[in-house]
Amino acid sequence: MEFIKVTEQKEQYVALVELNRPKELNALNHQLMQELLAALQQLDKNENVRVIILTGNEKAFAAGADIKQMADKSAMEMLMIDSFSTWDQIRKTKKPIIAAVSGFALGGGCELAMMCDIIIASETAKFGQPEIKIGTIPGAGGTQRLTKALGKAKSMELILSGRFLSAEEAVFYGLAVKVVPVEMYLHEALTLAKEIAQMSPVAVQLAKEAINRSFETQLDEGLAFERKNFYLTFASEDQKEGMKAFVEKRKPEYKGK
Ligand code: DAK
Repeated sequence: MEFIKVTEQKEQYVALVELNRPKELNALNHQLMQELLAALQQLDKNENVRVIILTGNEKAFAAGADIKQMADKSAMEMLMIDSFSTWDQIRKTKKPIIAAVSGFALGGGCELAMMCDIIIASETAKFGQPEIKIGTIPGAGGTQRLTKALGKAKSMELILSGRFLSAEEAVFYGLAVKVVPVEMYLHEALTLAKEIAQMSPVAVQLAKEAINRSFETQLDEGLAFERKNFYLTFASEDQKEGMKAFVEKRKPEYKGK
């Protein structure tokens, strides 16, 4: 892989996926996105991985889709290339993904961070959907996910003006869970990843699925979905182990079964 670097921390059940196109501020070209999808699909199947951290570098998580690659395309070319299918498949990753964001997370970069499950921000993080400045609009979920996270007024301000959102604001609005000094953002993401990796992978996956369902359904339907996943945990060895360990006052050992 040229633009994606994967490092597994086997004892911790955590994998670090780094976007690695630093000269272009990790601009997301087709090859990078395809490599990212391939990496996530492999990690999703890898029993030694329970949580994935997605990151860039200190200067940029990703400054957007590759403008140079898009600039001359016609609408029909864009339609036929259909790179959205890559994005749609990334969204189907079952394991939790923590985005560790430092520097620019703009356009497609912000959308990619928002497709992850949790965002940890360094104090230098700048989120934004500045597509309006280059004569277009967000195309990979920005108008929807940003609005769900920030509400209408703030999203309108950001998307219509192209302004950026600081790390503190991102936490204030609930887009990111935490802002930490730049030298700590990966460490912070890893600490959270390790904590989640100690839980039952079955329960984590079913919980992630149920939370995501809340964005797509009315309450009644969401509650029914949650209930089915709740029952399903009782078919796992992990649930038996978790409750038994509680009763026996010991630490559970989850196997993801
Ligand atoms: N695309 C291509 N190259 C980029 C880039 C980008 N989005 N962002 C930065 N670069 C490149 C610059 O061109 C420059 O390359 P050289 O000129 O050195 O060859 C290098 O990275 C360093 O950038 P700067 O010299 O500009 O660095 P500065 O620190 O001065 O400025 C900046 C940093 C982030 C403020 C600036 O680079 C900037 O404004 N970048 C563009 C931000 C932006 O407009 N992002 C939104 C792009 S549109 C889709 C999925 C998603 C999308 C569309 C379709 N499908 C699935 C079909 C999403 C669209 C977008 O994201």
